[in-house]
Amino acid sequence: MVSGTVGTGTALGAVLLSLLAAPAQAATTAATGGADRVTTAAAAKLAAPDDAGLREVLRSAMAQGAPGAMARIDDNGTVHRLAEGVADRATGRALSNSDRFRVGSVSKSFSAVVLLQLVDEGKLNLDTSVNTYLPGLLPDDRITVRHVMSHRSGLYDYTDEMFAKTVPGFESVRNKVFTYQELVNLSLKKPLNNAPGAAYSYSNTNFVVAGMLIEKLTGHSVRTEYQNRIFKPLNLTDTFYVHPKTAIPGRHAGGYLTPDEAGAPLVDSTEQTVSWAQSAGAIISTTHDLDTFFSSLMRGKLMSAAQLTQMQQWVTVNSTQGYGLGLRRRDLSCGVSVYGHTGTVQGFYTYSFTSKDGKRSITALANTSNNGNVLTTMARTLDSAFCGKPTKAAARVAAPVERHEDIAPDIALN
Ligand code: REY
Repeated sequence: MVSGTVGTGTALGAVLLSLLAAPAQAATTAATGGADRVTTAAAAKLAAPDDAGLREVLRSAMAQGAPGAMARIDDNGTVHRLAEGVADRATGRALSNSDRFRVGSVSKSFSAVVLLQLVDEGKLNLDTSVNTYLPGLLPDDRITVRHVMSHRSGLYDYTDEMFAKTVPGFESVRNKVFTYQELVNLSLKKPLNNAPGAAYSYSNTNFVVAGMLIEKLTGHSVRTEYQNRIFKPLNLTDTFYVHPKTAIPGRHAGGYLTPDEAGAPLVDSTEQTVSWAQSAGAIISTTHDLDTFFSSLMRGKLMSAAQLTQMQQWVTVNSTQGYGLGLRRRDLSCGVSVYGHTGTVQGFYTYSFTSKDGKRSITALANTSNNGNVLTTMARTLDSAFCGKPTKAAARVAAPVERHEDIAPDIALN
């Protein structure tokens, strides 16, 4: 469990004031939990993407057990597409960047965008109790919308128990349809992990509550709100929310879940309802559409500047990562900070991040999961995209191991 630096309403106000007063150079270092390393001006001078290094990373992920791995970099109009291995193990069809796939928790950033648009519309207040909008839902009136969106509510992650045994856990839910209330009830069987606001503790329950808020405040399903507010305006024609249907529409990558037992064959996990995640993780998309989404987000096309600032009030995850409101910040080995989200859903690992100015983006996918080596390797796609070819000094620094608890807390991947 990683405790986070906590920004109160008052402290945030002070931060905002200091942002207004600070010179440009200091403007990105004033957030609550850890500093952005690079200003917008410096971000414009990113080293060229390292395609050869990126290909080596994708091949490493395959050597570690992924049937396929791919990445797309959108660099200010120049596109780099790399793909290795197969989309479909049965037919041997090669993986391609036009294949759709399940993005897992990258969906949390979409849910956060809808909520922040509702703040812009005056329908939602970040520092108001969730129970004001959803009376009696949560056991503590002190849990605010901001706590939920930054994983500081303390709400237990019901997926810890659900997926304690990976393949049996998956098979027990793959065709199930849950209501949001049922998922919250699973969480509330356990006490809060921490007092509201006191610590960062990643939990899918938070973004199930986010889905409930979206439906309550708009009177529509999350699917309608994603479509009207994000998919259509950004022309994301390969992005879908099909819950509770089990198939991925059109041409897509198959997902292959790694069993806990060493040497056991991969399990085809492509088809499932993803009802256990819904607004926390059930969106389907492509590398192109996710690059467009995060680039548009950071360019300010999806919400007011004020809400984009709120989204980037960072709680400390660890020495190189922060969590905002449904948004991750990762500080890379070359000193560049990038913004986006990771996703894990059975058979699919996604990394999707963009630069501060949204001008360079990468989305990378490996079509396996429950394989910590592949997860750690795929994080290196970000270095290839934003840091260029490694210098000798940088090459000597070992890549940090991904913290499994930040994907599904308390579940060791291997
Ligand atoms: C759930 C476990 C992962 C997946 C999760 N995903 O919480 C959310 C996210 C939506 O953050 C599964 N792992 C795997 C296990 C471990 O079952 N026993 O790796 O596919 O993206």
